[in-house]
Amino acid sequence: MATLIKDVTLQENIPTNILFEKHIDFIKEYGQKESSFEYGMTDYLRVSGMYWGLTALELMNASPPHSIEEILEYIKKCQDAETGGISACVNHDPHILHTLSAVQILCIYDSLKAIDVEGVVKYIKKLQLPDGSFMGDKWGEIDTRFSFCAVATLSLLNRMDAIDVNKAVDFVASCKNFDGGFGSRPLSESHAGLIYCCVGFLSVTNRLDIVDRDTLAWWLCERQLPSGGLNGRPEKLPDVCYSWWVLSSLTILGRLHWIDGNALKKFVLACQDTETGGFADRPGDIPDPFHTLFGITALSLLGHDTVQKVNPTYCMPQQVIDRLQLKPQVLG
Ligand code: GRG
Ligand code: ZN
Repeated sequence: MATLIKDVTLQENIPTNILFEKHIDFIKEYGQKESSFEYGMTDYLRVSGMYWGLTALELMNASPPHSIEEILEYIKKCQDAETGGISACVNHDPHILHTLSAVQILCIYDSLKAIDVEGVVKYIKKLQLPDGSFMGDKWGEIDTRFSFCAVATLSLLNRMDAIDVNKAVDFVASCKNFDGGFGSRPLSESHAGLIYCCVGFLSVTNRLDIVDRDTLAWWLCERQLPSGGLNGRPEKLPDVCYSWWVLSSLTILGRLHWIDGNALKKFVLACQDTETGGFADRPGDIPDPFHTLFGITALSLLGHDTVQKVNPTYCMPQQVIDRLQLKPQVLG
């Protein structure tokens, strides 16, 4: 049976380097003005957006656009006094994704004391269901993304004891498919973003024995297209963010060498906007902080030594993970 390949064609004049100065300015300026379009349109993802931008800056050895005190003050205001969860934006409902992003930022700045840590632990514990799965918030959506958020957050807080880890592992294991991949819930299609969440989850919980290593690594390396870029599922276009979701998973599985690193590097460098700075999902598209972070982290995993080393499980600077003395499982 023929497989449809969708891809992009790279232009001739691809930058050969990372345009650091331009990316740093792009992130520092993105949505800074409260009157700007981006600021108004992105409040529902602000704390995660802060994590993408601040982590990218850190990996590029650049300082944040605001003082650390201001950043901590904003996060503090997003913690809900009643549930302990953290929201995307002041006066929004708390959500496990923004709770993780906030904890990641606080760990980067060694400032966990700024929030009520026990409140966060209580919030996450309450989101676990009897089958081991996690809801994203009180409205009840269940997804393996939230299983990852739960264990990543609790391990950063050194409070894994608060949840039933065995049940949580059982749920993630029940989301494994015949192709070695993982989906959002049992019987859901494999998707590279969710594979990162499940492999990351199993790395944090030290249960990578659950994975069919070579079947999964083969599915992941089949994501590489003739342009060098990676897609997230068969028959889809390449996108720079999958350079993170796929590459981090392959790194954890000890199979990074199964893809063509030079071809991917060329694709990632081609996604840089040479005028405005920032990375887009594909060459020529509009750049944003999400794809800028994952362009930088992919280049870090590919061994670009001008960016800081990123940890493949937590998507945070390796030096922060070392300071916290965390040792997520990686297969040799
Ligand atoms: C700490 C890095 C980090 C993440 C936190 C929320 C989360 C954990 C991970 C999200 C993983 C995920 C599901 C990523 C996929 C994002 C994405 C590009 C979704 C679009 O999916 P489709 O199917 O797009 O609409 P395609 O590329 O298939 O056309
Ligand atoms: Zn993307």
